[in-house]
Amino acid sequence: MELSPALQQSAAVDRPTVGDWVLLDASLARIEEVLERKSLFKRLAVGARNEIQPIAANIDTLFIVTSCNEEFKESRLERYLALCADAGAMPVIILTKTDLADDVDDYIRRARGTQAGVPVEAVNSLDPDSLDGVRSWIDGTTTVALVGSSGVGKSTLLNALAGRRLAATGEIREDDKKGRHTTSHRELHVLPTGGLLVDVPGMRELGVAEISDSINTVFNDIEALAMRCKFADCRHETEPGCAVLGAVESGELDSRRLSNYRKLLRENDLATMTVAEQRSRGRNFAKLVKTVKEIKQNRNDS
Ligand SMILES: Nc1nc2c(ncn2[C@@H]2O[C@H](COP(=O)(O)OP(=O)(O)OP(=O)(O)O)[C@@H](O)[C@H]2O)c(=O)[nH]1
Ligand SMILES: [Mg+2]
Ligand SMILES: [Zn+2]
Repeated sequence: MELSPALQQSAAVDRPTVGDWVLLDASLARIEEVLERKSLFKRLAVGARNEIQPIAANIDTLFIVTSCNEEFKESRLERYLALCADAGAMPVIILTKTDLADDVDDYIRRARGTQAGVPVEAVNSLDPDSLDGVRSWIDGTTTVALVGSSGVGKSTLLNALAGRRLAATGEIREDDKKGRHTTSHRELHVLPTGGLLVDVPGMRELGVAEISDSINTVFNDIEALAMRCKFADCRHETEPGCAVLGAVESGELDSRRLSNYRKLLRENDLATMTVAEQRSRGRNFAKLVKTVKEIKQNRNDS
């Protein structure tokens, strides 16, 4: 659908995305306005343009889908959880392919460790009887988005919940268990039992920017430990009396979790600067265009 000139010129994050409510013009062919969003899941797309891209709007609950095999990575879950906290949506971690794992409880335990209190549901999407836990998060009034790497079984879960084939599914590669991007665009589905589900294709890049508060929300256990460090400005590197390093030492805190926390904060800081720079460059360019127009206008007037 066509966008109004104002929307065409607005930042990517302000342009319509799946889940948005919009106002159309009289011909019903052009989007004039995007209505205020109650939540927005977005990411930083790295590449030619460092730009924040909207992924899904007005989502109540985010199903962060991961499978009980080599694909499972706590650090990726923590990244999704930070983006979810920033979106203003409720996270639920869904572990799929329980039929393929020997020790499902261990996956559940590790998933629970990624954020205090985060709900975790485990399913075998090929067995409809295993879906009750997941169903309890869906009702006629909720909008859910399914996110996660390609091949984890988002579309398979969607079909299982619907009881019929709404979306195509695809095989994964045997060697690394990765999918082949079967779902190619975001699509909103209505479940026969009520509830809206957005199937989001697997994304390779999930950049973070401008979300340091949300990163701290996910890692609030580390924040709490840091309050007990001897020095108020402790960087938890080599300082004496560091409670964070002490917790790693005693086994209370995973060193992987601490490194990922640091990595996300660093990445976020750098990206936040880049985005701010780009924004001011954009503003300067807009100013330049305006000045040139004014000069031309003057010339024509005289
Ligand atoms: N054994 C088993 N296989 C599953 C399960 N869930 C999904 N699969 C299989 O995993 C493969 C990938 O599933 P898809 O649903 O296409 O994955 P997707 O997450 O939608 O992938 P993209 O659309 O590429 O992002 C298919 O072969 C499914 O049959 C499960 O719970 N158990
Ligand atoms: Mg899919
Ligand atoms: Zn410290």
